Amino acid sequence: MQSIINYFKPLIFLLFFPLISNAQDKPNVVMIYVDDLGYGDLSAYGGTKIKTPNIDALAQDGIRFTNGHSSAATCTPSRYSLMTGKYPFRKSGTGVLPGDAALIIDQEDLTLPTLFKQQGYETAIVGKWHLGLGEQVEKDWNGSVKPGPLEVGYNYSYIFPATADRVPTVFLEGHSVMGIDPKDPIQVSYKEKIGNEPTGLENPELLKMKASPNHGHNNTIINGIGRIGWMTGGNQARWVDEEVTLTFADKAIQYIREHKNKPFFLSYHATEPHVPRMPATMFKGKSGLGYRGDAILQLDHTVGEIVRTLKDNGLYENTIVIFTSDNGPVLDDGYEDGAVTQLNGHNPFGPFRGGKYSAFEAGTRVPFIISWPKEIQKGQTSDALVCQIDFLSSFANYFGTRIPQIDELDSENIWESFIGKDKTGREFLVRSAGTNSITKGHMKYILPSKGQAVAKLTNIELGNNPEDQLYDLEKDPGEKNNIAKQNPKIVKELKEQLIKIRGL
Ligand code: NG6
Ligand code: CA
Repeated sequence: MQSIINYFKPLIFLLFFPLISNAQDKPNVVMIYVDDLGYGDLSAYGGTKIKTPNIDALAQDGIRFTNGHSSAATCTPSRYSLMTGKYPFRKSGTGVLPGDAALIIDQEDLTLPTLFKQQGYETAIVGKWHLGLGEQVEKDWNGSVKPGPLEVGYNYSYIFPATADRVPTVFLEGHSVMGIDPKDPIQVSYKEKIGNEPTGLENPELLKMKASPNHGHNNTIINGIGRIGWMTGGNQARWVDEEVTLTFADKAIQYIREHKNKPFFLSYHATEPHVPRMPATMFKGKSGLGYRGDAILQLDHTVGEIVRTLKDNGLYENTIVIFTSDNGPVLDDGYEDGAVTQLNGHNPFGPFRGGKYSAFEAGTRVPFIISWPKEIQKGQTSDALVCQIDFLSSFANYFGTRIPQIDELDSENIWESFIGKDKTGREFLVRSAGTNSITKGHMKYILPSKGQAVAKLTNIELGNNPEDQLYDLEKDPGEKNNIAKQNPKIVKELKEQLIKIRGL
């Protein structure tokens, strides 16, 4: 008898599997992961000089977190944590990557998209990558560029390699650069000039947007904008900045339509409002705040289109939409684009000190919204301490799957906080900038550092101080009042805990 059952097992499985795993019940997940957007950049978070109705509507349909964080104050380390559930200091080489860097995610690691894949999801990334491509720096951009997103958990990818201000300024679908022309091969270098194309340094008269002095966005000129790094060839493959978001939005919308009958995990990694800010013509001049504000309006518009696509396809109710940013805001990050001169009283930092690159709050405390009309009560605000690093363990918990107990997994299961049932969140959180900080309850400790106090180029206070810093974020969200000296016991406890986790 047993052997008969064994014989028919595959058949029984095939017959009943669709019933057991009713794919329709699994929520889709759309992660809208944006670049350098500040806590105060949305009207939902108190911005008064800018209107972001589509993102605000998402917040109204779900939870607006007021103490939500990226893991780090720059892009690559935050994305490393989002993908792997590990703090970026667990691995060397997780700082801001050049455009020709090799892949930094271990292919053996359990990643967020792999987790979804294991649960039968279709998985895709559209937008900014910035986690490296290929086995090594030297690679042939004209051939198959791998490993990349497809090797670390995504079934589909349509990306650009690093940042919009770094070469190569091209899109890749899967392993291939789009628009490759064998007669005009692409070459990339971060060491020296290659080819004889004009650079921002030698031919500033060719620029349509000036680079800020000393930032270094003055290498190869592409679409009238000086970039970091040199590139030659691939003229047909080069993007036009004004089309980048329209391209990504189109791919994301198409993906949703094509996958409406399967559960999917779509990561939409927007480039706004990272430099160079060069929005589509229809947004130029619209915000009255320069191209940075216009880029935010373009982002808001795209969010509206994505949500509309979900609604039109009957998917919105059972889709978890996550909206958050990889790090805090910066005004002058390399170009004279009006972000400083046309700020007009807009405050991207909200009530917080610092900004992108900083250990102060504005470095990582970012807009953080989750909606899921079917399961999450709408109109909530939560001040639970939550971090993007926690999506991995929290979704694993939701799926009821055990993730391998890796010693260095820093991701925590805070599912109840993500769906608004718990308003406390993590017990503590470590964050990375030039130095590290640890927050426990409302107390935040920043490890002493000899780094510069203020970054001259970006005019951002970095949070570096040779002395211990302790702030009570409840009484002093702006971190004005260092109370380390008055609280030696708390300093000792937090410092020891941070040093232990950091492995120093
Ligand atoms: C910095 C660039 C900045 C931006 C950043 C990466 C200089 C002086 N500044 O090195 O313009 O590209 O890297 O931003 O080169 S991130 O959001 O991807 O981390
Ligand atoms: Ca960023």
